[in-house]
Amino acid sequence: MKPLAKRFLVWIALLAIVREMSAATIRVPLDYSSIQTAINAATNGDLVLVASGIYNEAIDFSGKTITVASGFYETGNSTNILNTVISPPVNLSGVSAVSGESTNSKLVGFTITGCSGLNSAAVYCYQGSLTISDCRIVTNQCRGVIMYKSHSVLHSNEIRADIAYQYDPIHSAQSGPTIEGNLIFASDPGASRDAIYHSTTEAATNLQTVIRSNIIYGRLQGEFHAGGPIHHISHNLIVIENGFGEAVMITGGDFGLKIFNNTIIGGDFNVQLNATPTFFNNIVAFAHYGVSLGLFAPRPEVRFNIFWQCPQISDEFNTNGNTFVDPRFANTNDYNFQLLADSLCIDAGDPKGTSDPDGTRADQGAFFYDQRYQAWLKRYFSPSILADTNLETTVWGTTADPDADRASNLYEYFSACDPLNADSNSQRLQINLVGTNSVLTFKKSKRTVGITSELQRADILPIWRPAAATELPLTDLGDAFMFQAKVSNVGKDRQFFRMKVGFLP
Ligand SMILES: [Ca+2]
Ligand SMILES: [Ca+2]
Ligand SMILES: [Ca+2]
Repeated sequence: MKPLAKRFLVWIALLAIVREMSAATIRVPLDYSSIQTAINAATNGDLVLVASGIYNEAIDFSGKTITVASGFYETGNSTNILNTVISPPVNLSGVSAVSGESTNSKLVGFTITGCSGLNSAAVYCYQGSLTISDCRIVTNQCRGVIMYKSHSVLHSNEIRADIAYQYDPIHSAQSGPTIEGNLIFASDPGASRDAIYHSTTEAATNLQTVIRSNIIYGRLQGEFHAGGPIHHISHNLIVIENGFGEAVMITGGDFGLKIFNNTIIGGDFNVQLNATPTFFNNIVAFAHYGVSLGLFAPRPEVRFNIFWQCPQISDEFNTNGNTFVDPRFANTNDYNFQLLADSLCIDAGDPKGTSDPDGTRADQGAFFYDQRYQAWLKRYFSPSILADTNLETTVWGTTADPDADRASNLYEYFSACDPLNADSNSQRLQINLVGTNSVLTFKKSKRTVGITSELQRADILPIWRPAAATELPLTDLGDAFMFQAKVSNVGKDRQFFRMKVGFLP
């Protein structure tokens, strides 16, 4: 299966010389031979940094506010995720948080595999929470992640159920997790197995569930009780291949759930709402019934969705802003469900709802069409140049630098500069030493929609971390602001800084 979205990353790095500091870190196997003995020796705030290798042990955070990470934490190199493996003895979970941990306890960049046991999970959070990021949870004879009375954060993980063992990749009960940016595979997406199972039969007054911007193969099934914050299921791509059953199955709950801006593909009933959530700005395609409502009163609010290739859909869904038109996906054969420029989904969401990041009326589906970047491209490049895809890498693409000023077109867009005029001196990150601070000054377009940017710092190259500095607008330049941020130099001989810019089209 091909990747669904291309990510372009471009950066500009500049260096400043100041002083040095060293972080307190416990290294495995250098300081302790096993991860658990290192955790046992750690105190709150410590980093347990694990070298590549296979660790045949079960890990327990033991209530500690620590970060347990592979080399990925420092290098950002995904090879560290593949090569740093936690694989426990038989009938044990891989990683446990069962002592009231908060999301300040972090697990970063491991492969967790070979876990087994009826009540086990690769990551087991029972009355404890973890922030789990950039992990690969695969080939386990048990569930991927179990959460019970937990508010764990799952971010940028790959979680696959083993086809031979039909356990949910994510199983959540009486919990309020945040599940964002993950790739999640059910054991058999074609048979409508659950990819995410979520149940809050007890009213959890202070827990919000957010399931956002994931790519999910398999069913999302859940019961969401109100009584506290509104739960969100948004901006997910949910796919049931050649399957029966539902892509989204809401089994119960009440008003406290919004399901919006998802792209939901395949299945039979596709979306079954046995409750009364609001369901809006979604694209539902290639499913017999499209959407099906239970006998609940009041009825779920279904508005401003597109239902396409749903031959058995009821005419009652052809009102309230809902339509039965072709969403014009970029390429369904490649599983690219982004929108083409002529898609009727663009600006067709609920006009009363939240705008898209580009400031326009909400689009339908999981992937909004960024109109301002397109307008910027059209301003500088002729239609014939834009139509010639051979010129993407050299002239109009996000990594191209046709004016040879060493700022990519993406960075030119980010800093409101001209991609055809060598003007990079005016847009570079400036660094000045003021007192005990490094003062960073940079230009940022007011149109940086769909653009991610992060000021980063390093003690040693190329180990980049977020600079974690507050960015304050300094002066208004019309189409851009000049921003400033301060980073302390106390205790450091030298630091390096860069601005990393990314674009998710
Ligand atoms: Ca829009
Ligand atoms: Ca340039
Ligand atoms: Ca330029």
